Amino acid sequence: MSGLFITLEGPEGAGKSTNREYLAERLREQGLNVVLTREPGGTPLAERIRELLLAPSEENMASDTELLLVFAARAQHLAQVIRPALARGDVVLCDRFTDATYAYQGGGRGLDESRIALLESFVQGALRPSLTLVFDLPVEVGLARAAARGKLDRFEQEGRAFFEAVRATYLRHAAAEAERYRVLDAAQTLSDVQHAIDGLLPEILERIRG
Ligand code: T5A
Repeated sequence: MSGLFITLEGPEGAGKSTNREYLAERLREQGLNVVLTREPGGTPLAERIRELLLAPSEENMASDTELLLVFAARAQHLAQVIRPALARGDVVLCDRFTDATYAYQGGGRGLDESRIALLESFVQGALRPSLTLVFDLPVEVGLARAAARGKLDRFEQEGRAFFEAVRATYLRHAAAEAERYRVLDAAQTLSDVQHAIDGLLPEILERIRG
């Protein structure tokens, strides 16, 4: 594989989608082919699994069911979109990936990380993102942004402790593997966040071309 796999992560309302577009534009200006995608989802079938995951339901979804659905969607996404794009040499910018599984199903739901790691190896083999941008912000700021958009999805209806655990898991993983992660302060104004992304561009371009 010769492309570069970059993921954007963070709690609810952190600005991942907004900044994914911004980073894509900066990279396209450099003449690079950029594929924008997201999880859960990214293919028609995986988007149907996303609907199952996000729709509030009267039947409580077991945490194991949630975990397996997330990885089922990921297997489809890898096969249809991510691996082919990397094989072409494209840059893949993915809004959430397996770090979200560690944060939400591991931190939030309390599932054992070793079980997540088992599925990670099963579904991805050796493939891991080359670079992960973590958009970090206080839980209440992110939830206020998400709430301002209207109806809350199944995850957004969780309580504050759930999202504190999500945030803490992201930060713990980022601290443990400094080479792969860059943590950005997403509570700043959008222009300040984008300024921080500009600051990362030389390093990102070096990784792509290196
Ligand atoms: N999930 C996902 C799992 O549980 N396990 C997994 O393995 C995976 C992959 C859906 C859910 O799936 C769960 C986690 C999620 O709950 P999602 O749709 O990516 O995933 O999640 P959300 O976090 O809900 O997506 P959001 O759209 O809420 O957040 P974004 O993309 O981080 O934020 P964005 O860019 O849409 O911005 C939100 C709002 O804030 C404003 C924007 O304009 C927008 O209105 N905004 C700012 N306002 C002020 N200052 C800034 N700096 C701002 N940046 C953005």
